[in-house]
Amino acid sequence: MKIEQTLILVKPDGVSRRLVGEIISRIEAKGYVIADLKMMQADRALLERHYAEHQGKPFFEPLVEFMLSGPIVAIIAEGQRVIEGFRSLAGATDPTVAAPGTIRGDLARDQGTKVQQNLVHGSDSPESAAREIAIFFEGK
Ligand code: IDP
Ligand code: MG
Repeated sequence: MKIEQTLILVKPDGVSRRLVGEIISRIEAKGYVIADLKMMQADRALLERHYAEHQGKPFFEPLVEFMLSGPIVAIIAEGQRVIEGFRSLAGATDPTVAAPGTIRGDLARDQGTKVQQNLVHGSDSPESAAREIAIFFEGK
């Protein structure tokens, strides 16, 4: 059986707030394996592919601008049910209501910006994970 993989991004707020280690620690402490990892500056073309499902929404352009605002860390994590498990670790999209105990619930809050700055991205399905891993880690 192929072990499931997911794409995780530490967004620019996570890098600038020096939370990369804290976020990776939570992934590893849960028992998932970091299979690959890189720090990078995303470009617009890559982000428009990654966030294609959100094209046309009011937060799309602020989201792309935010993701371009500084370096990000792209991670492939793996383990049984890691896609679902990391979404649970991350917490709800809106950090104000994300449950305490989650990455977003413990470490993020509303900043009054047009896009929610919520520290992390995690793939939401096996199809999304395969598509997003191919975008960020060509050839994987
Ligand atoms: P997810 O990251 O929890 O999967 P998505 O709906 O895929 O959430 O949205 C992608 C990103 O766009 C979110 O993580 C957040 O940064 C931002 N976002 C989503 N919905 C809103 C919104 O209603 N207002 C502002 N920003 C949003
Ligand atoms: Mg999403």
